Amino acid sequence: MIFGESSERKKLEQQRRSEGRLPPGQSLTLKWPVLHEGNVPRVDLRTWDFRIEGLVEKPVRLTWEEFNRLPQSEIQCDMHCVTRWSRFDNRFEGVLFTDVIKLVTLKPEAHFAIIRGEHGYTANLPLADLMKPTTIFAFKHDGEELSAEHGYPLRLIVPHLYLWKSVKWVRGFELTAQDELGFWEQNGYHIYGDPWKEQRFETD
Ligand SMILES: Nc1nc2c(c(=O)[nH]1)N[C@H]1C(S)=C(S)[C@@H](COP(=O)(O)O)O[C@H]1N2
Ligand SMILES: [Mo]
Repeated sequence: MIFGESSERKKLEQQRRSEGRLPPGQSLTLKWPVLHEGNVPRVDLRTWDFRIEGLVEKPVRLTWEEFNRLPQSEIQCDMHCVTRWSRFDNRFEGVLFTDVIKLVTLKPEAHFAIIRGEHGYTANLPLADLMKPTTIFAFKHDGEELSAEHGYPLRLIVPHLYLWKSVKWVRGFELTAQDELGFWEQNGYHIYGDPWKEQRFETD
């Protein structure tokens, strides 16, 4: 049985590689590993909020109900983790970044963002990357509500960068003028994190 699963995995991996969908140094996983710092937070939707702050004309705070009333979309994407696994054809449902950003007027000097999760986890990204049509604040994965360990009730998904940028248990973001380092970026990881260029560490 285990033998059968692994030959299936290898076959799929070979197929994705020949399609040009497997970034260098990655291997395919069929499972969805769980990776994060600290404990899985317990989230109370009655006190949950989502904040857009920093270089905006007027900061915004949304309750869970308000966030859920935003227009919803679906994307399909591959995920690439810096620990060398890639998971293919994931379907995420939620609110596109491009729809969330419509709620604020950006100041002209806003070019980057720091995404914030529960427990103070952060990740930095250029605004241009967040504005891609595949960047989504997701409630659901493959038709099911996100599990607690994968980010319930809401996580960011930025498919074209290593997965540490995809903040679980997301609570908002701050617009900045400069690219300020997030949690892993302060701990030696690459400031941008393009899996196709193997931008794993600061020095890559
Ligand atoms: N809030 C928060 N989000 C996080 C992390 C974290 O520690 N806290 N870890 C990141 C890292 S390093 C990875 S690889 C992915 C893993 O996502 P998964 O557990 O759903 O596979 O979540 C990212 N998002
Ligand atoms: Mo990671």
